[in-house]
Amino acid sequence: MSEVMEEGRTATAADTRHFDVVVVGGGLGGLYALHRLRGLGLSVRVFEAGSGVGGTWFWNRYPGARCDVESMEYSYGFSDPLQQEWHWPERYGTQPEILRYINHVADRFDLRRDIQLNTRVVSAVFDPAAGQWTLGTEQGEMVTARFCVMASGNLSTPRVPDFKGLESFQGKWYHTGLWPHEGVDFSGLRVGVIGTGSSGVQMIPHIAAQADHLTVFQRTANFSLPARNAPLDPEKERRHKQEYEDRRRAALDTPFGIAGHPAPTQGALQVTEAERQSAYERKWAEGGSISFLYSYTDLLVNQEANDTASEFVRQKIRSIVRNPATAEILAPKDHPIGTKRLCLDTNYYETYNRNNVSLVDVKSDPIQEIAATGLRTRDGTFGPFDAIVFATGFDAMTGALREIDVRVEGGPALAEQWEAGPRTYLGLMVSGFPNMFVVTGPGSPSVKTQMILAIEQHTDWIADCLTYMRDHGYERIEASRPAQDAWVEHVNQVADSTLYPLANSWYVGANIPGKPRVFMPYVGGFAGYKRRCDSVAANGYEGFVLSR
Ligand code: NA7
Repeated sequence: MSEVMEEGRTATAADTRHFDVVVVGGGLGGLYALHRLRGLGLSVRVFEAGSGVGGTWFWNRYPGARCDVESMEYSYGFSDPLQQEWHWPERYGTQPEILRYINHVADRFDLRRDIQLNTRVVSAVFDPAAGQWTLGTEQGEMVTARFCVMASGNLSTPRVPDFKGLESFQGKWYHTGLWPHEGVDFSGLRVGVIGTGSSGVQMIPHIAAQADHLTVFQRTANFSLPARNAPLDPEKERRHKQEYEDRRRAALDTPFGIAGHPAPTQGALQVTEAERQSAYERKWAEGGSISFLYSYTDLLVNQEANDTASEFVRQKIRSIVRNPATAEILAPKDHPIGTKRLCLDTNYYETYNRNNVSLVDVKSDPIQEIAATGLRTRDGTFGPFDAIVFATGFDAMTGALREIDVRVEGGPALAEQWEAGPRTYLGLMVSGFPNMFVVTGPGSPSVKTQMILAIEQHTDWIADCLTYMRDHGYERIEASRPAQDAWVEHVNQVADSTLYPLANSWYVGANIPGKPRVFMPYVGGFAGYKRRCDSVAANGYEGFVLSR
């Protein structure tokens, strides 16, 4: 590897424009990549578009924003002192709390000196002769690097639908993923919220509590379970910390990357109706999505089994929401529970019992245009609104990468190569793009797992790979086309053996008009995936082409 690297020198802002590794993105993925790769003695530079670190948790500041994985799990496991010392006040971390944690990590591991904020990478071009990447930023800065690590996030490209007339709206409008840092006071305002995914479901109760009137526009009813958030029980925290290392290790052997949920042993149809109901009731009372989906072995693979869980939640919705017509609109009937991201909420369905909240079904009567004071569907006019909030999601999993002009000199852009859907080997590399790694890319379990664990597993794999290359004198690594084809086929086969493809979700790009319908995350489970990555490495990076 380069001399820079062998000297173990760390780059600073002023002294060089060449690095061993450039990392795109300063969120949870980019920060760990920096820490881990710098630890190998590599010079590393992180470029981050935001004015602070944190990625998803930097941008998504909407009211009620909270993680739906429990805080003791949703945190880095690489440093025991860190996980022992950090105190999470609640069962689920709020956005400000998680951002505080990420900033603490940046300071604690002295990461900031190698992070360049307010810098969006717009191009990454590989020069095969020189064996290096040239990355260009929005400001026109150019840097070169031997390796490029894309940690640009899975839910980092917010999308406001292309509604006619948005520019004519006289009120204020917001997107959940681009929330103003100073916050928004909705007191006394008439507000419209479009979208009822996780962001909408978390935010709607908060806006309803402030606004004069809230109108929610729902295209697809989503299943949501009670989060049962609460202050973290000190005894539970103490025990968890005592067992932290074992729990982190155990998490590697689970499908979702989260320990503490015993694997189910029976199918839903193998037990009586009464047993099923009592199991679902127990999970409903406990709160949390993984535990609910883990009630039986077959909820995500057998429609009839899934129907029992879906109907249980529909009945809960009907029992909470007093207006039967509203309850029916809210009760999802077009997809099996768990095949779209299962939401966790605090008083979401209860919110529709408030006098100042109304629900509009825009599935049968879609939004046609935004007007000066409200919006129009084919059959109606809604408003006036002082504010409209778009909780309309992201160009998930591929958006951030496709927005960068990634190519090998003279060759087609990555976005063109992915026109029919993303293709990767293990979600880690893309054939034809040497020395470019992706952290939690499409084709890896990523969003179907505890993200931070997935980030650490990928980054550790990349770090081991770079060490192997250094030890064996290799300078270039690339995924082979046959290995990539076989992996993509496997990812599809696994998805097709489940109920996931039945839903119009962002997992298949359904929320972005024109995006090819391809199931993007790997749903074969984290444990099996990790074993596969480990065996690929143990076999001398099987399926990758290494060269000098
Ligand atoms: P999601 O889950 O993609 O939700 C977006 C919502 O916006 C969803 O209800 C969409 O309906 C709706 N939407 C999108 N476009 C439109 C239009 N044109 N008209 C009406 N409604 C629309 O994004 P979130 O931010 O809530 O959550 C993203 C992830 O972040 C989440 O899964 C967690 O992992 C954290 P649709 O369902 O597409 O019919």
